[in-house]
Amino acid sequence: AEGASGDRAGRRDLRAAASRVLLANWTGASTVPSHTLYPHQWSWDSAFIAVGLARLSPRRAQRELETLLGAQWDDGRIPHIVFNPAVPHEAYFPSPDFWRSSTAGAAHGAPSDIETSGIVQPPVHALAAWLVHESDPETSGRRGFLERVYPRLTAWHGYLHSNRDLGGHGLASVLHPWEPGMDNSPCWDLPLERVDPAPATTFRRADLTHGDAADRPTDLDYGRYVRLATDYRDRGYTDAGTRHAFVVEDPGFNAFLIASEHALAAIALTLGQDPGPHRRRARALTTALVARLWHAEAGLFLCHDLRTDTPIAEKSVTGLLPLLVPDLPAPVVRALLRTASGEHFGLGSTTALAPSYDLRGHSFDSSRYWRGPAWFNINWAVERGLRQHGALTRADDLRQTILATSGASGFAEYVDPRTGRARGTTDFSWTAAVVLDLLA
Ligand code: 9YW
Repeated sequence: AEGASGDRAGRRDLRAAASRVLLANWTGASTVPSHTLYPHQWSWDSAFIAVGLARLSPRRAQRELETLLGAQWDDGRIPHIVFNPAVPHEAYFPSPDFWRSSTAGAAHGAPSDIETSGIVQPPVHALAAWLVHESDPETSGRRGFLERVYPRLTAWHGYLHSNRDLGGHGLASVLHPWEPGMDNSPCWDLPLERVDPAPATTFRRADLTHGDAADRPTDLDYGRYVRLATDYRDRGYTDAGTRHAFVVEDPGFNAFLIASEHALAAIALTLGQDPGPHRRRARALTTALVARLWHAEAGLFLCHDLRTDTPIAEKSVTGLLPLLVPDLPAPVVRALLRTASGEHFGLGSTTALAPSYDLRGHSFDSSRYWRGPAWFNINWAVERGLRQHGALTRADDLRQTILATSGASGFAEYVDPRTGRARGTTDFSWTAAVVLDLLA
């Protein structure tokens, strides 16, 4: 009994600590991922943050998503950053004077009164909106939350469907390593080799003021990120009809899109509208995902380079994220579960949390950003996927590990997947947010 009450007290303290992080990172209408490293609003961060905030204040969770949607472009895109005008430009690079959304993006209906970036991040938003609604349907219903966000979320998916199917196979593609949210993943090493880096003297990184260089992407990576973003901007953020130096189909990005499309079906049904179009799109996306990106011999989904039309032979955790997709073929699910606990990801044996990249991969680095460290938002998604496919004990174990590691690491941005040691910055919003959700 003592153990149980100690456990209860431990959970209470963890909840209080996670709440403090989110409250401190709230800026009045949305939440920063981190006051030091990322002092603006980030798209997919906000989706995870909303899921956690819903456990603290459903109104605030709704506000978080609605603030983000307030910066949506007329073409439906949700920009990956919404800039806070009160924050000095030097605090983050690339700043609004790099992206110039209100002018460079004008042809696509970028807002004229808010500055944003012009690229996107994984579409976690409809899933988040549905989870926010479900956490408190009464408050959501009274405030007409779903009525307001549904058309915007539908437009967002419409953008991905009509502007981003650049391979023509029914999947959304990404045009920049920042778009799938895993910037320096070894998956991008080959496609990035074709990109001529902007000279390091032409820009000034702000991230190294707050982060350890050994944990962060390199200057060469940054030079290439800058080149790609500059080219996209200079073409007015136009997707079709131009030749993109980097264009990739990413399984994680599409898995979130499918989970979100199912969420849109649930939202439509709740609003008395026809869920049919969303269900059909989810089915078509699922078929395309398996046909294009599943590799049975690798035991997971691989990214596909559309420039060379070849699969990218790197095992990244993005290839396990399709566990989020409900109706995968049974052999695919069995293989994914084997891969998750096998030698490449070691979940439950050599690692406590799923690493971002292959433990046995030639580029594995336990400290550097998306080249090995474990991330809490991703592990939250893996936990959900395991649970959805009936791997309940493994989901429970992962849940316990996420809770134990996050608090002990000071709500780290990411951790060494084998030791759980904190990396990057601390008091990180999505880390605290997924804790609140998993404790509920
Ligand atoms: C950047 C904010 C973002 C995350 C990304 C992560 C990093 C670098 O930080 O991006 O400068 O945008 O890779 O997933 O959304 O937390």
